[in-house]
Amino acid sequence: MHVLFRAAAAAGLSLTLAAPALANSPQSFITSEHKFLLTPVAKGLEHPWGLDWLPDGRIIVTERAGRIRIVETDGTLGAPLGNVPDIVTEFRDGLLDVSVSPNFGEDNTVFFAYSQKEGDLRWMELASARLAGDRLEDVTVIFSSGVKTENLEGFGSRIRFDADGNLLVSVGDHAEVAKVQDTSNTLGTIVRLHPNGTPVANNPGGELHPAIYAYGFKNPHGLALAEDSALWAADHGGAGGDELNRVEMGANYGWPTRTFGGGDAPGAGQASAGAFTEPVFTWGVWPVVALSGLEVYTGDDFPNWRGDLFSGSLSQSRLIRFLLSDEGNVIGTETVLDFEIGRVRDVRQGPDGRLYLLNDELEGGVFRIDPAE
Ligand SMILES: [Ca+2]
Repeated sequence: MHVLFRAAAAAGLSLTLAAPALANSPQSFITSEHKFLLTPVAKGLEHPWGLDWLPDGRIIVTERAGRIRIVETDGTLGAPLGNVPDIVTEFRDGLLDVSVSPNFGEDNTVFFAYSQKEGDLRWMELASARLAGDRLEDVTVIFSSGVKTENLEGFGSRIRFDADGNLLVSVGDHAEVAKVQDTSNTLGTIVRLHPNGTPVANNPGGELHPAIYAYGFKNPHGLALAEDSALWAADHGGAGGDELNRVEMGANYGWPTRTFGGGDAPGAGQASAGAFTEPVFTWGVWPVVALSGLEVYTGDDFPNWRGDLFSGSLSQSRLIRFLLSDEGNVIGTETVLDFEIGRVRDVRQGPDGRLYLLNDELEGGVFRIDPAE
């Protein structure tokens, strides 16, 4: 896989900017290949983290503080669902992604990932529950990272269903970097599970924990499946070194032994590639991008974007487009949004073929990218 290293082109300025005021009406934008409108869909979400769609077109969305809400098709934001487990956020922990069962019409089931807390210890869990009106029923923990930490970050997590109906779930390193290359645990991995939480039988196995699909990640905040079934992951680096990875079953993505960040990232850039799978794209040490959310655009409205990847940037408050060649190499990047909605937490394509965004702000919301005349 060809690797692009972008030179640091930073001006060296460090700016502290207030959160932008959000418009109530669509704003128009012009990018290199398409004009678009950015349409506010729902407001009033506090640090929203993940979203998915129910079959009737309503959106289910999480807030990091432990709330799950439904956005009606007219944008009305529902009250927090009842019977959601107590989830605490103190820093970057809390309630993370949510995903709707591909068989929701039969099982009414949703899945959500979060950090669990007991005393001063935290760990990542994945639960399933039945959505019954305005509350959850039969909340069941189906997966646990099983490694408890006093750290307040590094819990992942994105949830996707593959074409076989299995769960692909990213598990962060819990900031326990020394434990990531110990594959008897699931820190810094993507796990593949049946919807009941049991590992898929043809996972790599061997010396790897039976749930592991791929490993050696830091904290993947983006997972996306392409039309050719390729799995992509956006991973954080340590002090820069953010990565876009094409995920192959059983591969080791290097954290923390081989990374591209700077600062005090352990082993940063020291190990040779060796047995590690290289990122398809990294910025290197600078800028710190902090990717979150990832989607392959397959809609009809923006033909020149088809097949390209879109990810949010937290620290740069951007929506980034990765231009992909037919061979799956990144041949360029484009800043699609630049601070207009603040920190971009998630990017998803809706059932209408439009891209939807969440912004990680105290007064956050759901946004949609619509075609402009
Ligand atoms: Ca890596």
